[in-house]
Amino acid sequence: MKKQMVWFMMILVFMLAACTPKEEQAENQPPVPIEAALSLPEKADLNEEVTISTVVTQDGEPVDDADEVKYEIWKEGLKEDSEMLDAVSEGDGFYTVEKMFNEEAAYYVQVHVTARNMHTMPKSAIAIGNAVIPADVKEEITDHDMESMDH
Ligand SMILES: [Cu+2]
Repeated sequence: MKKQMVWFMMILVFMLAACTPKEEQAENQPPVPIEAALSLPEKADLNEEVTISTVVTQDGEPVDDADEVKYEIWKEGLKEDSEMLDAVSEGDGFYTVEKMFNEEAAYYVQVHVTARNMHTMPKSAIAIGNAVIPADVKEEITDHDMESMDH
């Protein structure tokens, strides 16, 4: 009986020793960042319904459990008057919103994605009617995808 107990203890100790380093390793590994691919047409007509969508992924897998996906939309130069729209989760990592623009102008669209304790907020722009997206804005958007963790 005593001998059995010793064996049992030894096996237990061995198992613990085998498991611990693995767990530590997992904890020390930085989480795979979430990615958000924002897509919307480059231009649209006045009062045309536009679908704005974002695909959220982590390590190539769709993320459907995002805590929050919001679209911030503002007319060029009027960031302080931006409106916030809640995205609809469509599955497969897709988060969309429908929007009609009622002024002939360039608009910014920035998606704020909070998922798995991370935040990313890529930005893009859309030109309504005959409006054009200013060249410097276009450059800014294509340069580095406007992804950042600050808010
Ligand atoms: Cu944000």
